[in-house]
Amino acid sequence: MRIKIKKKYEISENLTTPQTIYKHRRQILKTMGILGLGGALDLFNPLNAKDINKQVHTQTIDIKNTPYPYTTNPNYSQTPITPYAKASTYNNFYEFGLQKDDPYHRAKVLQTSPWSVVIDGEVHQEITISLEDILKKFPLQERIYHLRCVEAWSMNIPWIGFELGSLLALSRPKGNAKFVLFQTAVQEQMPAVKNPALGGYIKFPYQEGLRLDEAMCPLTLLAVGMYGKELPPQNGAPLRLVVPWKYGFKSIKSIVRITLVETMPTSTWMRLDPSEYGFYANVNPQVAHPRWSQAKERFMGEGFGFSYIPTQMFNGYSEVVGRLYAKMDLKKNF
Ligand SMILES: Nc1nc2c(c(=O)[nH]1)N[C@H]1C(S)=C(S)[C@@H](COP(=O)(O)O)O[C@H]1N2
Ligand SMILES: [Mo]
Repeated sequence: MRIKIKKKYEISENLTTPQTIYKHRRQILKTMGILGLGGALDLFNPLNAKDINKQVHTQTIDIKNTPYPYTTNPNYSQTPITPYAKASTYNNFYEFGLQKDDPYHRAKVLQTSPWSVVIDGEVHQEITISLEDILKKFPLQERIYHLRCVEAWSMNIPWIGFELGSLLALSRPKGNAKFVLFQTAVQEQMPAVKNPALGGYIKFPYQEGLRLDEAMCPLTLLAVGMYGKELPPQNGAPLRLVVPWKYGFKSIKSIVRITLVETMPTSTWMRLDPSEYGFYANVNPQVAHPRWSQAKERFMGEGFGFSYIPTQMFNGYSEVVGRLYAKMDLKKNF
């Protein structure tokens, strides 16, 4: 990891204060434990909630040359926004190499059309759904989320997507489904698939997992766009996860398979080094990585270099997700 110019400036208010989340969202989370999955799903659908999209205006995003409307959700905002030029050139996508600019230079070979996603495992209804059907089915909204990589850099990115929970609901998870496993596409033309040395011999497909309640959390997004445009390949086109309260590696890119499972799945980073990367990977300034502190982060805003800001518990999303971990030892479950 190379650290560039250190630069400090005043952090804007929005970056330091907790997210403004509507009361009813807290209510939803409070009742989550006692509601059955079906009931929770209805409540979690933001489009059923009357007040949530009140102040939004509609724009369109072109995906594969087709325009889709999206609304802006003012409940999720962060300032300053990281410039697109940084968010689309400073990436981690090991299928395309280990350097931060490798995905930008090499991910053009990613074949994103046709694209479909399989949902299988402990479900009543196994599904294969095309990207086009996904885009027709799930109304899109824009949310600005703070992204915190485990390497201690961060960005504010305006994503366009929909809640993962609404897609999972289609498959009707069985009662014994407790976790969700995600897998990235493996394509033979990916540089690190062709030449494993380029990807540090990481075993592909890249895979990640969430607990089912984390997957159903209204913050958990499937993104198809960013900055008003369709996702560029280096950011995980055409469909990637965004789990804003967890370290960036949980936000798996270019997803082709989602499997509901009974037991905790392993993830790419756990498999590489379980002493350094855990299943939960919740952003936590108090739990250091074995090789570096997680108390601060290098925020990438306008201009050159970084600015150092304090890292917030659950990346600033405690109000929404704190209760998911109420009874857990977060040092052990890192
Ligand atoms: N398939 C896949 N998904 C991935 C990764 C990867 O190497 N392969 N890297 C992860 C890591 S470490 C981070 S920080 C984020 C980065 O997302 P971004 O490049 O869109 O900022 O993607 C995550 N998703
Ligand atoms: Mo990361």
